[in-house]
Amino acid sequence: MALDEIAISRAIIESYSRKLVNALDVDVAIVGGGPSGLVCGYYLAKAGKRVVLFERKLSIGGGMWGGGIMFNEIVVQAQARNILDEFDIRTTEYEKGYYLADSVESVSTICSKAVKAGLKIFNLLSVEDVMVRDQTVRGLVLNWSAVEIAGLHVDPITMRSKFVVDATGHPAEVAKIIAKKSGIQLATKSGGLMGEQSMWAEVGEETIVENSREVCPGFYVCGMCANAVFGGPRMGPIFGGMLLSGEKVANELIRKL
Ligand code: 48F
Repeated sequence: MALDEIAISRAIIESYSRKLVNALDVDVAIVGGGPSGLVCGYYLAKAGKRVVLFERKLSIGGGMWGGGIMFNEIVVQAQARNILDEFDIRTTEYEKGYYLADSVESVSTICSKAVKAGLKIFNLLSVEDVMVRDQTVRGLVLNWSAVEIAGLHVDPITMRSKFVVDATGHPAEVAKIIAKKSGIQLATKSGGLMGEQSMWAEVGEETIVENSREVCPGFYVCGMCANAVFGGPRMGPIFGGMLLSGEKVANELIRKL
């Protein structure tokens, strides 16, 4: 059979367009494809919820590929090991309570299982704004990352979701937009973003799970973003808190939906 380039093009355009149209009205929209967002998306999809994830970059995985200082190993504490077990990611015990996993195996396996569970991932799409109605976050405003990077004057499109999850890591991008533009008070001490604190792995890992929660109606945070919003420390290349925080927000949303 001769291959027809036009058939290949048509297949991709038709299939992607369908996928994007189906993503315009869903239960949960997650922003950011790092470890917390991917884990959150996995549990929601596994529970049968309609969930999509938008990632600015070409590759999914955020800061997990590089382990610590590009040494591609991650450390996970005992409390989070069962999440790696759930994904069938191999771990070795380094010292009592410290488990090591290969960061490439971790990202690729979480991503693969999340997609197979039904999470729809859109890479190369950036969230540049939110849709707010009645003081509630109701959706996202999206544009191609290429448009953003090139600084082109091209208008975005909008999607609707019952809940939005900010999993954008250190910059807490969606929370910042809400604080700046919506007039909604966030559920923090100041009513705005508290900002992340300097490195303290133990406290950071504890507070990140506490802080992964609803910040205003329709809007949740998980992962490093949660500590950036509520003022907890960063924690470096220990990843248990990221996984647990994604799981926690997914479970809360599953209860609500
Ligand atoms: O930073 P990231 O990996 O977030 P995380 O899940 O994990 C943090 C750890 O990697 C590490 C750490 C461990 O102790 O602190 O930093 O909290 O992934 C965030 C993803 O969000 C994407 C960004 O490209 C990255 O892949 N992102 C950020 N802003 C946007 C976005 C945006 N406006 N639209 C779409 N994607």
